[in-house]
Amino acid sequence: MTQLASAGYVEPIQKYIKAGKPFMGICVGLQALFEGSEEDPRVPGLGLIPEQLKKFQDGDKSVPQIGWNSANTSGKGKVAEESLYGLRPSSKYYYVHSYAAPYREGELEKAGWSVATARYGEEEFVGAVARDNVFATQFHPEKSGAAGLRVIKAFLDGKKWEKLPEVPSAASTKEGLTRRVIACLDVRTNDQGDLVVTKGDQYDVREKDGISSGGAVRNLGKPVDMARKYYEQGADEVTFLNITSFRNCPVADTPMLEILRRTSETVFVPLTIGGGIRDTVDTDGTAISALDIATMYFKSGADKVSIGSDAVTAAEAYYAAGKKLTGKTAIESISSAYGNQAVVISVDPRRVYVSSPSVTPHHTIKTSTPGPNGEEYCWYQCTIKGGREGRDFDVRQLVTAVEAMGAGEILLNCIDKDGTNSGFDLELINDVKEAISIPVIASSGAGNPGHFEEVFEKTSTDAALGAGMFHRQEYTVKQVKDFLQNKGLLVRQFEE
Ligand code: 1PR
Repeated sequence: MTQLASAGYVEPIQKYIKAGKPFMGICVGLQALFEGSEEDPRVPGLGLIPEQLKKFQDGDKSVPQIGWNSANTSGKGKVAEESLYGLRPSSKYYYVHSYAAPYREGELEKAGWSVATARYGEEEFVGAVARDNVFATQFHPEKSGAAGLRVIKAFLDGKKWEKLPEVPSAASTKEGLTRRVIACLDVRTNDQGDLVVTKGDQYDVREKDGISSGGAVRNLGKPVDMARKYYEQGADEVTFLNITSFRNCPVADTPMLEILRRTSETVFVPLTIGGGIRDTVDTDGTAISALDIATMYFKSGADKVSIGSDAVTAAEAYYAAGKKLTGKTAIESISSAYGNQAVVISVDPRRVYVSSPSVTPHHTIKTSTPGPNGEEYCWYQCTIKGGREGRDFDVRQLVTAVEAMGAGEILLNCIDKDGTNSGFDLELINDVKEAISIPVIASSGAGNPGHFEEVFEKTSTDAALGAGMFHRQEYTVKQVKDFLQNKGLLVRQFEE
């Protein structure tokens, strides 16, 4: 709203809406219709809806809310046989936000609004609203697969109410955030110079010749084709990690931008890109900020950027300066320009076993899988440059610092588990979840659908990611989702 006001757009938008022309708002575009928000009470909204937005409570859940949830119109003044702008009670839509309009039954309806709602934890909030020429969604229809594209089409066709193709079953309309399953593609240039999807064992991506590693880079397929395949299997997000970017300047890395552009033409779920997001110098000597690099990625179709090595360095500096924020780090500059939810921190920890907590200043846990010499404790050491360099810095220190700096989500890998097919490091995930309230994506070690169930049941992780088991075609994303669904966990299934 501040930017719209300073550009002189507020009055023209208000006039436009008053003139009865079709208006559609997405995410903050819905929030802008309200009178104001707890986010910054000094900044007025457009004021079409005389209510205030509130921040989600983080006592019982992660904030921001990131993932797929409902937008349900039944019982909100309309019968379930009809669909508001293509919304279906059985479909799920992609939300990413910290602030929301709390839903109070009948209030908005009294003022003539039709409302679709969703539930996050105990909080019921407004997922979409419509009145006359105005329609707005809190979720991102452009990132909500076929369900979202249907909403955009209905708006463009001016089809406000339509009969639902079939009355949905109670099971298919269960409300709440679904269990998020992410497919991750580690991408790097092979020895022939082509960008390929690869996958390491404990971060070693070279083929083993039987005795030692050091063969060719393992080539598992083409990034754009594989992203599309996982989208069609029902992946809730696709993450690309450019795993050798620390060696090259990402600005020279136009193939990665091209991959994003081509992927976003056919893949309508959120895309994350990581690798090399930091202040850098171009090949011609021009300084380029992390924010500039992130902007290039966002313009090419990325929804989130993931920062690895640079986050560790920045967090170390944060403690060295007595926990002072400078506003200048990649995390701070990108999150203040694009929002916290756009900044993911990719953590590459390795276990360091110790005989007792007293032998290290680092935060330790008592582990149920003791070390090689029977050590009963371990701490998780942060690494940089794809695990090549260990730091005297633990994961607790890192995640609490980056949360304070404005990161919106943690992608929690584990080098000991990567590529092992032996399941996620549940102890690590529980330990991190206990320390922070931003969402955590569990990563490394998934080998079968049961591992996804285990991580959702035994930790409060917000999402789980798999790589090798999908790339080697041992299981599809759909098989994971079907398995979770059969176990009674709420998932989103791919819609044609
Ligand atoms: O440090 O900001 O330039 O980012 C580099 C990024 O590249 C980091 O996110 C880092 O995790 C990643 N990376 C660097 N080297 C490797 C490597 O494998 N040699 N890949 C690498 C990390 C881990 C996960 C993997 C899960 C699941 N890969 O992405 O997908 O462990 O695997 P699994 O399901 O097969 O067990 P920067």
